[in-house]
Amino acid sequence: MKTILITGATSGIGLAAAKKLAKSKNQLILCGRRQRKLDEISSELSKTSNILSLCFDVSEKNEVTKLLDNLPEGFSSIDILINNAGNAHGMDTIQDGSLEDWDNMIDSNVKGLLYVSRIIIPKMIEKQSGHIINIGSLAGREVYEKGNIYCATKHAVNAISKAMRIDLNKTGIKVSEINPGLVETDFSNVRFKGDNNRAEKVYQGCKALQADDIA
Ligand code: 8X3
Repeated sequence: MKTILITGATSGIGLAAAKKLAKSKNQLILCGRRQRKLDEISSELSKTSNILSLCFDVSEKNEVTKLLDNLPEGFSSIDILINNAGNAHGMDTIQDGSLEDWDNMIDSNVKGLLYVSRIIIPKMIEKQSGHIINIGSLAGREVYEKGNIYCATKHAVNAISKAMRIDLNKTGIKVSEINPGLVETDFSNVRFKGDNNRAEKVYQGCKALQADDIA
């Protein structure tokens, strides 16, 4: 049995991964920003797995530190960290981009991933084992029109994953990065701030990957 911490576990790839991993009788630490969603998911998945849910925003440094540094007994030794939390906000040319959107993306996709990892990695080093799985994106390999800062954050995830792999090479910790292309989740809905029409168009004319495929 492994203890697996998943950030962004209340929707999309994070939720699909939680559901799959709960079936293999692992114990899960599910992290997300929405308490009600976390409660719903926890009560469903606790039928087959031990679940701890933690409600916090990965970009809130103090909350991340307070909660992850004080994990309850039985959940404090993490085997697998899935850094999944993150999103796209807005899709504008760089000259029109919203500073608030840029802050949101940099804060969660980059800084949030770092805050969580910085707490968990030393705990993994202590036991000389662990596996970190960062959810990157094809947007971390290529840049597309109006993708600018979202792509920049995913390029950062790519660089951080490589850096982790190098720095942790002698520690027994494995580092993986998964770089999906188009996945049909709430991703576009969030990117377009609830504009369903615009979001649906993204997936028209192609058979997009589903969250379950990535999980
Ligand atoms: C999402 C992939 O190609 O829509 O990370 O930016 S893409």
